[in-house]
Amino acid sequence: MAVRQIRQEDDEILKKKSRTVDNIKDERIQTLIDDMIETMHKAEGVGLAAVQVGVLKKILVIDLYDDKGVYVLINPEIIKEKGEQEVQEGCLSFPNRYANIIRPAEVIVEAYDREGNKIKIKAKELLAQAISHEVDHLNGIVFIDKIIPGTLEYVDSENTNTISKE
Ligand code: GNR
Ligand code: NI
Repeated sequence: MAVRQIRQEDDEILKKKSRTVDNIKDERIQTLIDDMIETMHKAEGVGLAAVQVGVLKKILVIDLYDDKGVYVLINPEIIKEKGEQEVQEGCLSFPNRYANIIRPAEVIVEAYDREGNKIKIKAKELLAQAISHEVDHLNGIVFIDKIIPGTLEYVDSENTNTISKE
């Protein structure tokens, strides 16, 4: 297991589309998943997409730090979105920035787990937000693209005080 470097800011890879995984059980894929989980935990993120560690594969991990544990979703497809929620969010690829954006209130996602089993998750609130955020990454979309004007805040990570507002 290893913590991998998180691609940030204007790294062009963040705009690229990830590709379908057809060898879920391969050791390299399993190691990538382990490393993504470790990298997410080290960064204290609630999610991470493979593209953020420089790998253009449709893999995402999510941990809401509740009793549900870590979600690993491979080749996820959002098959239904319902409603809207205006939420504040950030992204490990854009440190110290937070903004309000619109996310679906509920999503239904189909995916494969790390054993290759097909799974279906019906999510709302933070889980729906996180799934939407990570699936966007797999499509080359980042939250910066969706900011509601006037809501961007820069936060000093040393003291968590807002130091400027757009
Ligand atoms: O750590 C993260 N927090 C977060 C908060 C609200 C909505 C989405 C997220 S995802 C983000 C980690 C990240 O950048 N994943 O791609
Ligand atoms: Ni992100």
